[in-house]
Order: sequence, then structure tokens, then C-alpha cells
Amino acid sequence: MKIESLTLREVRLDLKYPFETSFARVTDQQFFLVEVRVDGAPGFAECVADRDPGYSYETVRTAGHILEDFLWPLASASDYAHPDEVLPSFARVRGHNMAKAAIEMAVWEAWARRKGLSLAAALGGERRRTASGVSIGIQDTVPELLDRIALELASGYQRIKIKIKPGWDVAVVAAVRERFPDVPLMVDANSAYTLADMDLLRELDQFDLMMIEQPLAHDDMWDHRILHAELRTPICLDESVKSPADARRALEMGACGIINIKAGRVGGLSSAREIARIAEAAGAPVWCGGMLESGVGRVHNLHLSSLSAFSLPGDVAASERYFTEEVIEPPVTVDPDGTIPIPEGEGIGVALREDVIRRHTLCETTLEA
Ligand code: OSB
Ligand code: MG
Repeated sequence: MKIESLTLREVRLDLKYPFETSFARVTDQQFFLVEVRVDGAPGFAECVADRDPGYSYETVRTAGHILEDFLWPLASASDYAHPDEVLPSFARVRGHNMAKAAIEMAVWEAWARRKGLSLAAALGGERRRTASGVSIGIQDTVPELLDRIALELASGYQRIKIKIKPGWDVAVVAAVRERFPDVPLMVDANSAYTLADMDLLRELDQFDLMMIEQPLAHDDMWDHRILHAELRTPICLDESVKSPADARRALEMGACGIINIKAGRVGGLSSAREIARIAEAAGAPVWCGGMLESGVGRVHNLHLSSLSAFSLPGDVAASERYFTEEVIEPPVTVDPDGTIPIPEGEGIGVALREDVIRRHTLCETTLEA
């Protein structure tokens, strides 16, 4: 399987609502849409590196640099028998998993199309729908947050995740619990705390949260292990798990009980699937995270969520929650029971809206083998 070309389109889309985490407040998203041609078949994917290095050190510009100058020369010189070979072929480039995943996921899509399979079927996924939750950013006031939660629950979403940071944590969670005593609820701190905040983190234990996501440093496992042993509420790791080896170590040492899997963070779908296997063997549930993707990244997440190990509701929600314009047809929609059907056509199973994409493309490069 030879990759004949790689097209990188840098796209900018406006978010419908600002999204605030402990590290940033964003009002739009800038990202690469990636297209590969493999033996004539197209494969599409989205690079989840953000404009700013807040979630990860990768940015849109580092991803462009790594893709063009280092990954494309390796990919175009390879003859892959299977998409599982793509990430190992990049071994001499350290890190930069989001850039690597962009090519790998596009190759997976082209591979599935050539086999006449949906991406989910090519991955070996069995679920035909996935349970959907929402991630709600930090709001200006608690009443605004409560209103947002009520709206999301009315749409059917099966669990609520709220972002927390110092100053927007225990009192906010208490207010949410008071208004919604039985809702499946979790929090995500994106590394905003340290073990010096143990008393505060212990207070979160009283709210029957499903989990606390990435409370401590992005590059730490040991302190998460200490916290996980201290609390009743399970710790879920996001930023800290960048590979199957990380997942194994985290579960072996007891740094978490749950893993949020994002293909971009771990170098692609093969690695994501391997982490799901490792977690399943260890009896740890996983769910599919999100990176405020456009429709292209969103449907990739849906296909990944078809794997049986993804037993908890993910952060993969309907397209309409995110951007003022949609780049795929049909859009991702949530059913009243809070599930999302996984597209069944070949590859990612949706069409790209070239007109919309063209209008929002800042620049475009095609690299030929
Ligand atoms: O930590 O899970 C996260 C968005 C951007 C970067 C990091 C995270 C998130 C989300 C949003 O929580 C998930 C989504 O709705 O795409
Ligand atoms: Mg997270």
C-alpha cells in the first residue's frame, strides 16, 4: 500500500459558544484536515493539534512542520501492508503524536474504503451506536452552568462532564449536585491541581462523581497513583496516557481506574485500539474523548467508539453543539436516548462538504510521493 499524496488543508471554524478549560478560553478552532491517496482511494482525517500549546506541546504549526518535513518523507517511502504499520514507521520522530495520528487515521480510512468496510468494521468494532455525554466548559456564573446542563439533559445526553479549575470547583459541583442529584456527573481539571490540594480534592469525593479526569500534572503518573489510592472516586487519565505502554504502566501502578482514549493523543487508531485492549484485560473501563473536532474528527471518534471496550459514555456529541458551520454531510446527531448511530457506509461513512471547507481554508498544500 503506497501513499501517493498527502494534502494538508489548514481550516478555521468559529465555535457557536466559547469553550473554557483550566488552560484556555477558545472561540474558534484552527486545525489541519488531512487527505491521503492510497492506491487511488482517498482517506480523510483531522489533526487535533490546537493553535496554542495548552493541552499539549503540539500546535497547528508544529504539526504542519513535522508532517511536511519529517513524517511525509517516511510515509511516502513506505509500502504498508496494514495501517498498524504506519505509527511504527514514524519511530525515529519522537513525540508529535497528533501529527502522526493525522496520517495514520487517514490511512485507516483509505484502507477501510478499499476493503469496502466502514472504519468501525475495519477496526473490529461491534457497537452500532455509542453512548454520548457532553463536556461543558467553565461558565461565567453558576446559574448559566445549571441552564446549560438542563439543556444538554433535555437533548438526551447520558452524562455530564464539567470542567473545573481552582476557584471553579467544589462549590460549583455542589450546586450542580443539588439541582441534579442523580445525573451521571464527572469533572475534568486538565492538570490544574497538585497534591498540595489534597483537602480540596477529598471534598470532591462526596458528590458521587463517576470519575475525576486528569486532576494532576499532564506528565505525571505517580502523584495520580497517590490520589487514586486516597479517594473513593476513580481517577481517569487523559493527558498522561500517550501510548499503550503508558496505559499499561498507569493501570499496573494504580494511577487510574479509567482511561479517556483520544486517538490523536496516542498516535492514531492502532494505538488507541491497543490501549482499549490493555484496559479491557485489566478490567478498567475506557471512553472516547474529544478535542472539539470538526465533523471529520468527530466521525473518526464514533468509529473508534464502536469497539466493545468503550463501555462508558464518551465526549463525542452532536455536530450542532460545536461550530457555526458543518463540514460533513450528514452531520452527527444524537438520538433522544442519548446515543449516536455510527455511520455504516464505507470508510468514515460521511461526505465532506467541499464548498464549506474551501470557504474556511486558510492554506492548502499537496505533497506528492
Ligand atoms: O480535556 O478532554 C479534554 C477539549 C479540548 C481539549 C481537551 C479536552 C476537551 C474537552 C472537550 O473536554 C470534548 C469535546 O466535546 O470535544
Ligand atoms: Mg480531558
